[in-house]
Amino acid sequence: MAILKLYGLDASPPVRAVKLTLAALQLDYEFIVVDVTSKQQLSKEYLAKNPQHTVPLLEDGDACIWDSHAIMCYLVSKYSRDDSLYPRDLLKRAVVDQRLHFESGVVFANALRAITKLVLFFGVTEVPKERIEAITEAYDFVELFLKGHSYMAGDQLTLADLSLISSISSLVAYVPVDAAKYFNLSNWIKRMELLPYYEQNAKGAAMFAGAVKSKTFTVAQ
Ligand SMILES: N[C@@H](CCC(=O)N[C@@H](CS)C(=O)NCC(=O)O)C(=O)O
Repeated sequence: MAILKLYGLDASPPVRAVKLTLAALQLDYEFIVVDVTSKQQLSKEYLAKNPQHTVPLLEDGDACIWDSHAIMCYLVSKYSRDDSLYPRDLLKRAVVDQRLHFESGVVFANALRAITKLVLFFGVTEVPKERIEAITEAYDFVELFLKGHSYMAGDQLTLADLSLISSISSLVAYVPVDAAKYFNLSNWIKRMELLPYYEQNAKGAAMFAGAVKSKTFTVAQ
């Protein structure tokens, strides 16, 4: 087996989701820092591997795979001894897939990336209230998904949890989770923090929160 190479930076939520998956599967890999804050993802060498210039990127031998969700599903399908993180049962897998698409479109793109672009990258000091509403809408949905269940896709840990914790633990830098309103969500976060390999997310989430807290912004009414 060729040594796996993961490109990215710890502050990036989807990079952390892949790191959690690699740790859950106990796979060795080399981590190569690509700092998107200094536009390293636009280098000729990186664009040759990922023309979409996003992190994370996984290199496995001659293959280059990007998008955290595609990478995570690939890693489990190729390297896991059991299918618990990404079930082979088609109906169970469909639920995990739904949550992964939800993370990608609703949580990451519509909530986290949208506000982060404004606050961290464009230095906006007044954020439209829709950006905050997109975050609470994401919290509302996951609170519902968790009703009667310990994990995002049912009663066992799956890739859905490893993906969603990366972005939700970053969203809390903008909107803290109110445990009284989001009882299931706050318990799930605590459950995820108990994973033996949670540090793979904790370090980067703290870096991300530090960057957000270093900015001053208000919410337009
Ligand atoms: N849906 C993608 C999102 C990847 C993404 O947008 N990553 C950001 C960093 S968090 C990035 O690479 N931005 C730099 C760019 O798009 O040039 C995934 O899950 O991998």
